[in-house]
Amino acid sequence: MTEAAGRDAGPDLESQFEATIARDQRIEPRDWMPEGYRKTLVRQIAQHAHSEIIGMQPEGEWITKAPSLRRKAILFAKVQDEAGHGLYLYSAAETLGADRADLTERLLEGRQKYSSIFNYPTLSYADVGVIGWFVDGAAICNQVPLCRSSYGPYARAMVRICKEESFHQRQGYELLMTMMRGTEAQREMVQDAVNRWWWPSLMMFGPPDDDSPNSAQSMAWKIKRHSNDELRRRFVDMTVPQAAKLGVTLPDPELRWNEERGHHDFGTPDFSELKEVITGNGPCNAQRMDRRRTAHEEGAWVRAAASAHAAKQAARAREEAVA
Ligand code: BYC
Repeated sequence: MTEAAGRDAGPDLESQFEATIARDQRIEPRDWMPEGYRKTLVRQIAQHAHSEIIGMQPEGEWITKAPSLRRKAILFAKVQDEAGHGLYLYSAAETLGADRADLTERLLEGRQKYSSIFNYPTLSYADVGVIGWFVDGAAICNQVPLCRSSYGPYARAMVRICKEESFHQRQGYELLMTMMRGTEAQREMVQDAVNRWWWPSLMMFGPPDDDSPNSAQSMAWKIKRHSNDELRRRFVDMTVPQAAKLGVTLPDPELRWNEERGHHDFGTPDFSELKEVITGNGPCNAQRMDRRRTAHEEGAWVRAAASAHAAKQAARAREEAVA
């Protein structure tokens, strides 16, 4: 618990917090904040950080199988960016008094979640393109408003992350454009990947608003700026014209432009599937967690070496200060 959050609130501190939120100003780590606000942020930021780290796996599988040196270099850079995003986010959580090792432990013990989307398999190279287009596109829809989130360190981390997500989305779309200009077999691969990733991508935005227990409070605190359904609608409106330009069909027979509303109508994702995936029963949950646990164990010597080095540096600095 941070010192500021742990203090007895008192009416002044509480009303100052409310007033800062009402003025659309930022809450900073040293400001007093309600314990619920701190906990909600740690939950969301940690889940987001874990998603970035686990999210390296589905595409990472293709680094050694990329079809050219250019594609390999692009994919390498993207997956490395995802590690970076995870690190900014763990740092943002640390400003709330969370401990990164403890957050990792919670992930490994299944006590904290990561995004459902990374529990689906990547079956062909077209999946790399579709992940960039859909998954990073969905991330942009969800995360651009988070740049205005009420908690300063989270909002600032999001600014940089969103700039990188934008490149990620474009690299995916460019890869798909290239494949669509290729052979019939390549076009079929793209359509197949679109068919498999469309609905899971819509599920990334979370359960529908009337089944989203955290939304109302998170929106009142201006952590979240839009509801899950609102962001899902924006994503559909953004993606439909891109699909037409690419020449693929989105696998939803109910998808059509609604002139009156000025938005697309679309079908309802299978939210029972989302629940299954979130509770650990998706196609790749076990594989993703096994891989993450192994990586964590294999990295133990690196953490030990870094700690020993830091201790040595600190001891040397103390000796120099005394001399
Ligand atoms: N998957 O009340 P709700 C990326 C959970 S990384 C799993 O609506 P909330 C990328 C939710 O946590 C993408 N769990 O919750 C990386 C809650 O459970 P708890 C990650 C989900 O927080 C690499 C419960 O269901 N992005 O883009 O108000 C390569 C009830 O939901 C999911 C972020 O994390 C899900 N899809 O809203 C490429 C963005 N949906 O914690 C790309 C930041 C819901 O109460 N996060 N749950 O046990 C958010 O914006 C919000 O946390 C969510 C959920 C919209 C995800």
